[in-house]
Amino acid sequence: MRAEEVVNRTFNLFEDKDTAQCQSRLEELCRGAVVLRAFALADEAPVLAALDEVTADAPPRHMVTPGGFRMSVALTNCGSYGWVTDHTGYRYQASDPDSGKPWPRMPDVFRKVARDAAARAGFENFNPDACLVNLYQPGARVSLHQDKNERDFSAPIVSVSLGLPAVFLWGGLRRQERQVRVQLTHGDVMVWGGPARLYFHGVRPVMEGYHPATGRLRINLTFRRAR
Ligand SMILES: O=C(O)CCC(=O)C(=O)O
Ligand SMILES: [Mn+2]
Repeated sequence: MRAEEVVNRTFNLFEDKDTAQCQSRLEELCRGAVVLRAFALADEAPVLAALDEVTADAPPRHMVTPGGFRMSVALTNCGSYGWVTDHTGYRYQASDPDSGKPWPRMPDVFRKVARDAAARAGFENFNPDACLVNLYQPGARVSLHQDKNERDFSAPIVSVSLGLPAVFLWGGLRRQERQVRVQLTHGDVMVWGGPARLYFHGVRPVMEGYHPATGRLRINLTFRRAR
């Protein structure tokens, strides 16, 4: 089945009515990839508070790609490892290149949301050691790419969207494959792994706007197992 045919296959799962997260709508994009609508909203306040601490400790900055381009997204990290880029390449490292200090520790509420979302998507025991924080001002984008700087691809990717909405491009295993456009709004969580772990994806330029939680920003938290 092609991705665009399954994008609207929406399942309402109400088997456990105790938590909002168990009721969050699950949309399957393809085998191994789901969107969990509003999944992070149950933890919105502690997530935003923890995010403030992370960005105070390790301020977001515009890094340069190996090809010499300044990224439109400002980024920082928390956890044991952080994803960085400079003229020498993309990599994970344990310290913040700006300060020389270890990245801030991953807040417990971040770890919980990531683990619960992965489990909801069918990936039990996700234990991320890296959380990349991307800040998108209007106009910022991420071009089509694969997440492949991690040491092994058995763990999924968990990606939390906060603030301004965005159009996420979901492709296939080859760059040339047609992409499905997925609207992501505040609190949505995407999880991809298994057969979809190396699917190409990207983010269209974020539109001008204002969100009560983040102001003029879209913020994305990407949880990964780097090492
Ligand atoms: O912002 C997003 O939704 C995705 C970002 C992303 O794919 C990445 O940083 O690798
Ligand atoms: Mn990515």
